[in-house]
Amino acid sequence: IEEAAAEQVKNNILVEDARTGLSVDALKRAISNNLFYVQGKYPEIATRNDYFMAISYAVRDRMLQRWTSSVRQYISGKNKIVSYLSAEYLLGPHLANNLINLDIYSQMEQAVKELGFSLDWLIDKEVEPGLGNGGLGRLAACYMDSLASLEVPAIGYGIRYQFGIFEQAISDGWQVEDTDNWLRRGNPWEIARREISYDVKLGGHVQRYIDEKGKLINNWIPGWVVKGVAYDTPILGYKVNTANTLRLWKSEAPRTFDFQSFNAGEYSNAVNQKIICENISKVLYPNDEQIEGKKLRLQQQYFFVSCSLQDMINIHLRSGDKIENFYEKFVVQLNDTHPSIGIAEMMRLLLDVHRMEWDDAWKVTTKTFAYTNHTLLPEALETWDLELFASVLPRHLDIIYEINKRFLVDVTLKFFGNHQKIDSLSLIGEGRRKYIKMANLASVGSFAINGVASLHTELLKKTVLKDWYEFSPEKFSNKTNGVTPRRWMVLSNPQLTKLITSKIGDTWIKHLEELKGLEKYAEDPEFQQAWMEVKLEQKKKLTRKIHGTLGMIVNPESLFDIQVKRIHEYKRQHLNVLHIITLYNRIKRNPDIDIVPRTFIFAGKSAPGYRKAKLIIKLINAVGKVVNNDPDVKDRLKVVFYPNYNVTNAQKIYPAADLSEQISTAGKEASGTGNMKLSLNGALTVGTLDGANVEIRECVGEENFFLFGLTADEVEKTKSEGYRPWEYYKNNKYLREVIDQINDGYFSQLDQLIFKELTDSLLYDDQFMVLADYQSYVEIQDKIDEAFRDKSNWARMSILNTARMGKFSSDRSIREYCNEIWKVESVPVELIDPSKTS
Ligand code: NBX
Repeated sequence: IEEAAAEQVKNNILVEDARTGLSVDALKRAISNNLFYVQGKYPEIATRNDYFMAISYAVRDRMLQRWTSSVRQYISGKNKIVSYLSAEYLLGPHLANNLINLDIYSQMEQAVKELGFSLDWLIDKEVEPGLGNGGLGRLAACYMDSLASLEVPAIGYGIRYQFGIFEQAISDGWQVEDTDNWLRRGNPWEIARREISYDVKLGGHVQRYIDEKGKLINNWIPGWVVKGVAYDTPILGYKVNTANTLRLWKSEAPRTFDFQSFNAGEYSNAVNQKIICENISKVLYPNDEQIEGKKLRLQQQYFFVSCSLQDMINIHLRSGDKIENFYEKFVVQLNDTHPSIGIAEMMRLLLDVHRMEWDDAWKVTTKTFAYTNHTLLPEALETWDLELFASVLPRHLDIIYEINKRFLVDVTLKFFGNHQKIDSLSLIGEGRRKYIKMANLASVGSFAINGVASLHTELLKKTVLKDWYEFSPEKFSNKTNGVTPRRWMVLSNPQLTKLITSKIGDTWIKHLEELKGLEKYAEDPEFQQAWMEVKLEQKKKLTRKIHGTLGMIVNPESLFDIQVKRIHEYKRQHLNVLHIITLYNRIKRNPDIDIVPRTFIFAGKSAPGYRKAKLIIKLINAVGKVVNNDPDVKDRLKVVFYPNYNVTNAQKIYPAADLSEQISTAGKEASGTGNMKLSLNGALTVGTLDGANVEIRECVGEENFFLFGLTADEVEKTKSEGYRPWEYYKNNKYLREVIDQINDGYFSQLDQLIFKELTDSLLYDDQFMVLADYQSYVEIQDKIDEAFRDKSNWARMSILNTARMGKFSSDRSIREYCNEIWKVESVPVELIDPSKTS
């Protein structure tokens, strides 16, 4: 529009007025206005969701000056921008988090109260965006929070799945899945930027010819084209002016696509094509740590990565800079290999669109990307069948071949005659069918490679990326994961936040190491009592939640023993179950036995196609049914499977934990982050030396951590010497009794077949060393019982756990990424008055 008009409009935007003011009165007016003017509702007929929308819009209004100011400053400034590429973001609900980060929680609480509602009631109404599976997606969300809180310019790029992770219900003890229609009531936090969109080519073939200047041209003629439309969500930092952008792409049919079909009268064909385009961002794949190799998944990965790179290049060029300097404006972090096709796509954009020479393009690319690995499980390393890959991305296949050809020349020079090395480093795998190895593509195209906990990084260097480490050791470093204390303490545990703050002030929220200041109160009986009162309060709240959801009554004074995470054999929920049955058998043998009452709480989703994980869920529920209803138990043991584990439910569970179960087979869990949140909230850990457990134990002190089980080295050694799980079964009468009960149908109304697949795999294969660790696990659990009886000592250990968790803030992780990999600095944002922009 004309400048004069823009001037008029600008002069009429007030950032601190009845619309955006922060006083209680201003908030009340804003909510009422929103209800009437945005939603066209009278208060009398407005639903709870209408009120939720009104309050959310009122909050979003108050974020917009920060957001626009941040974006403006980043794009025009000389600063570098971090671009986080992730196929998943498990954000959790926004409302309470935004109130906390804006620092208007108490005003809003008051405003809503004066309008006659409770803020909690509205907060509980929010449907969370479940755009991730588990730890990897949640880590991306914590990192977005820390980037903004540390005032680091960043954009998170991903996919706006119409359906996120499925909703889990339990029926007759089995997991059943329902679709997650999270957008059905609208999403007040996002802004659709219809004008920001990119075309993405798919399929087809490559035409090669020599142009008039004698240059080889690769012309990709696509089979079809989809359009990606940007949907932006502001990510506010804690009590700072920074609001970064999470930009998620939705797939649509391009404007031009249907002309020919329409003209040919093929209306339904054209509509079909539209549906095929929209399918790309339709649904999140619900598998973690297991690859499915589906064409649609590759299309999803390429779709969001291509849109994101086109967007970054666009932002860079618009600032007047040259494409050759791209890596000075953006550094791109790959959240696992899911976005690693970006390396080939960057090459394609530089070569085919921006007409750069290979060497120059490769230089830009390899100065841009960095790769984080999240898994050691060989079955989780992504590969793509070469033919399938070629059918989606023919031009990228050429490019990957060319990268590989040049790379293998270097490899041959370094490891002359070593064919094993060449095979292992090649981007192409050769078996019955050829395939592309995405971890190799990510590794060759990145200037930095990192693992997510110290042990994990060491194991990476020794196992799955060994040859890469030998080829370029300088690329490798460790970046131990972290979690945001804003969501995982301030928001989810306000009572503990208050107690901590009463002793050490509130600066720990941004400098978590300051929790150290609590150490000196660990022995103080008064503080111990206050500490345990908060814990009991949280346990009572969860008790009410369990009653409301499952109709079960549990004893809040009992030891809350908590294992919440995705269900997977390597995470060994079934080891926990073997222990529960062991305790149950002790009671059956001696009903008057003096044992510590425990409530075992499980929660987590299984991949829908992962049979053994689903069987583990059934086993937990089957054992629960017997144990919970046996009068001999006298309510001393309770087994709870809390359904539909997600961020919302996690926030209610962590604060109530006494004991945190981190019992994966050593060497299998890359890091874990639930372990951090639980310990931060004062739970003691029972765990193996795996992932970040190792570092948690170092920090909290070995005397405040319950260690058991084989080490990663011992697991390997035991396996190489020929592990025979059957021997453990044969030689341990308690273990034998437990397994026999499961097999004989004690927990399944005498059905002896139901759990056979599970028990057979334990007895005859036991990849995850459940039987090998059983005895050590039971013994440490007995020590835990003894420890729990000494209330004051338990309180002391609990306080010390929290006090010593400072290292595990995602702020620390992000600082390390900034200093050691990204080389970016914080850029404090100056709020711009819209009426004074030019
Ligand atoms: O990433 C997890 C690891 O298992 C955890 O140990 C670690 O703490 C966390 C963050 O670093 N990995 C994970 O959650 N993976 C997935 O969710 C996943 C999703 C899709 C996929 C493969 C893995 N194709």
